[in-house]
Amino acid sequence: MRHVFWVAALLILSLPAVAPADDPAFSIMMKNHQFVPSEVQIPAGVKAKLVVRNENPTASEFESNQFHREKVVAPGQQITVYVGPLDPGSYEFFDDFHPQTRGHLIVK
Ligand SMILES: [Cu+2]
Repeated sequence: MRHVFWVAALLILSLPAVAPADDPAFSIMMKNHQFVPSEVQIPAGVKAKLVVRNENPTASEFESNQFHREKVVAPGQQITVYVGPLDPGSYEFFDDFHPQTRGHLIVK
């Protein structure tokens, strides 16, 4: 009976980890029609998760022509946008509903 326990224990120990490593996540806030922070540094060559929260009293649209994303964020809500893997460089994003509101992803 005892060896059954050890076989089961070895099977459990030799299973691969079920959860893959999480993508690195970065928070961006839209407040007073500015991005906070306005420069967000993310690693090159990996998929990254951006969590964009809208603290403005009106809807905003997080958009970038350079990394090709576009998503509306209701006031008081947040969205998740996946970007990358990106090459090193600076990638502009903006609020398409308030186009003077601009920021950059700094990919290093
Ligand atoms: Cu748009």
